[in-house]
Amino acid sequence: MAMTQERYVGREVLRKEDPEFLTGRARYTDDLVLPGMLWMAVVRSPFAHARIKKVDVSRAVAMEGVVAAFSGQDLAGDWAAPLLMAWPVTEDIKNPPHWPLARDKARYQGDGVAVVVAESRALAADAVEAVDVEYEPLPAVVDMEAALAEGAPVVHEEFGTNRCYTWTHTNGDVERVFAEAPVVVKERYAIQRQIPNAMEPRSVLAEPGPAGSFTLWTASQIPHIVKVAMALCTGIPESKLRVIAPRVGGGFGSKLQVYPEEALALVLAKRLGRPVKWTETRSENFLATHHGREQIQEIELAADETGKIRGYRARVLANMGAYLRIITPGTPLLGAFLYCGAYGGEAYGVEFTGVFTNTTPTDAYRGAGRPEATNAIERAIDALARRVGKDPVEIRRMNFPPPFTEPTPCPSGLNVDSGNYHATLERALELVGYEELRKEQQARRDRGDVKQLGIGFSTYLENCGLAPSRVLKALRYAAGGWDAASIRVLPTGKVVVAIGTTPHGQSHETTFAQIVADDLGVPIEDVEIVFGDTELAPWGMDTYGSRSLAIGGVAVHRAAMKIVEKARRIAAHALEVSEDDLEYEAGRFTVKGAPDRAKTIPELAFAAWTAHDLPDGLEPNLDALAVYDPENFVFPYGAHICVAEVDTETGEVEVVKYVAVDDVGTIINPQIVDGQVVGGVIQGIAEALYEEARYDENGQLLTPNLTSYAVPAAPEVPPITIGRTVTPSTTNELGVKGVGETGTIASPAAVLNAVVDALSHLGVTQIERPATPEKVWRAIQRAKGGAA
Ligand code: MCN
Repeated sequence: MAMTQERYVGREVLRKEDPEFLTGRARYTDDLVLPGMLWMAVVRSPFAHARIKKVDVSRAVAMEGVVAAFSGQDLAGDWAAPLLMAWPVTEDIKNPPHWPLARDKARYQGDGVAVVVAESRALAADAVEAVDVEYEPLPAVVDMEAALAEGAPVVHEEFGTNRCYTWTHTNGDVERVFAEAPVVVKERYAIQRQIPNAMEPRSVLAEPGPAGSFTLWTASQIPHIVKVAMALCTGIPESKLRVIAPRVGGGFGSKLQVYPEEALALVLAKRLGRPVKWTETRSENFLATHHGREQIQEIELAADETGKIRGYRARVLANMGAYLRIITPGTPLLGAFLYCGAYGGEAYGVEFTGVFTNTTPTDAYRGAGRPEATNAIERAIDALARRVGKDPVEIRRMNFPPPFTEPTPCPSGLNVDSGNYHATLERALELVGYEELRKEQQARRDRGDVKQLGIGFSTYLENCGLAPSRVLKALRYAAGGWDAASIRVLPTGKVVVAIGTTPHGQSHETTFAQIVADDLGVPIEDVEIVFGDTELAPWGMDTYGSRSLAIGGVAVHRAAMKIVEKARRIAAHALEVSEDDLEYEAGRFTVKGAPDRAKTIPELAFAAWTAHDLPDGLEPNLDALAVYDPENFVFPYGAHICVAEVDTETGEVEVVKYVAVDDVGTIINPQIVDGQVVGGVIQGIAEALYEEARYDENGQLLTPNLTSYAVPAAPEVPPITIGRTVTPSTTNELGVKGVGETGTIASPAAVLNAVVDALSHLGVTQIERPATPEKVWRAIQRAKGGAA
């Protein structure tokens, strides 16, 4: 097998995990039932801002089947620390303690004020109704600019302001470049708030074990981080706490969080000595799972008369919501170096201000900060194109740097690992049939068709693979960015790989097994990937920021290479030659010039296990741990083109064609990469056209469920054509870059640019997100000078 085996990497290997999912045998947290298990339910504030005068749980506790109920004050002594906020972005950031239950004030609709525990889920839900909370409603503030205005209600009174932080970054002489530039384009964009909707709602189950130990199952992207955070918050020794994220049905960033319910389940299990479970309802998901995005952006481009950009300046307000969750303040900054997109220039300055409001806390949502940055630069460059009278393709071509294969600085100061932006754009133009489309567009304009055609571009640049740890320190992030893998080759030649990342839809079991099977020359069926359990896979930093392959996958490869090196010593000893006399290929060591004298990895694993005849000083067993902390980010990029039909009478937008050409370096599994791109693009199209969380001025969520909040379904999915170029990353030896967020980062801007492009001949230059029929119709009326 080993000699003839075709390489797995680069092939469309079918997903190893699929049989389990497709036959309904996957076990999610909510599937787990333990003897003596109790159910928890959270009493949530109906007000966005209210003083908690009194919480009376006596009626609830008296109900049959109710075991206990507690207010925030009752549990005040149970916490060793507030919930972890891991990214204090500036020295003077205002970071209010976030306790799992509010004690003095409720600060958003859905803020937990009490908790009940009962013998069943239904009884717990009933008991919630029997908890009497006396509130004194306070004026709420929802809008960021209103929150910063004099006299606004203050979310955290101790600060006397709703300004959470202001963070700045400059590179080059921004003032001079803008003062001297003959052309300055200034745009303002509002990015609406979004509500992540993973297929599986959140769920937790805490079980007290022997000798003060606890196991916490949680539908989380980050079991390793949850473990540290829960040890800090509950005071349960980290060594006594095991966190397991079993099968997790999607997260999109919303399960990159340390939630109050995780901490509550643990302390209640501790108090009551019984397992405690909680599963979110979809309505709770809307109120209490973190939200994403919501920014007001002002971006300026300084250029010469031809449209060559020399400088970038952006001011961003970012809505934090009512509390800072794990990376709330840092989330906008994940895009802080990308307001120059893939373009050149010499000066760059950005300023971000985080603002508290009486709304659900925001945090990472697929792309986290980078879709926002891409929205700003990709729409602004189109505005520049209109200003200097250039085609959107032309303005991009002239502002791209030449192709580069070594790390090269971009205007914000990041060193981009490798890139050929021209190649992705040219490929996308080919795939979309650009010339023909422009002709068709002109023909429709000439005829005055009701349905006009728009072609929108987004030639994005992304930084992902969140690490290096030293850079994270410089950004004041509280943890590291390394990742880890350990590999054991068992005596029978089967391989167990424990990984530090936590897939929840990204297919690590398949792609990481492809890497190991190639490195060790074993069939992919013999490679078992173990994850999501802090006992079985103790080292890791989990899955977010498209980091799993570019960091965790590289750790897997390095662990495999350590196995090969150890096996080489055993092989040399067994074959009585020096290590230099051995050749290694696909799991087999052969003696140079005598290919019949060979040892395979499984043979050597057996020898390492019996340990009967190992080289002096070599430890028995064939296993290895690798921890990898990269030197740089990785930088995927690409060219997305959206072709949209806009009905000029109804304002309805239909995406009729979508082309995505991404460069994510070396590809492990093309089918999985395509799946990530398609999923991400659809999410981004929905962001551009449909999804919007809205509050009224009292902080009541007007879009509290799936009937009023429009997530896309199959009919909204346009034909998507995928193309690719491959420019290996210089950051890691696999040459890989991340793909998990590319589609979501790129696509909203492409769609919005297409809508404006379709209507530009009518004088439309701006469209608010999401571009609903009403907004599009109003924009047309405004451009025509009519009342809108
Ligand atoms: N891959 C590959 N070749 C490449 C790049 C990636 O074969 N050059 C493979 C990887 O090996 C992995 C998958 O593609 O199997 C995604 O890899 P990567 O880009 O490293 O992203 P992560 O695994 O770290 O996933 C995180 C990313 C993020 S941040 C969000 S949000 C997101 C996403 O992935 N949420 C998802 N994709 C999701 N997909 C599903 N189904 N569900 C979610 O919640």
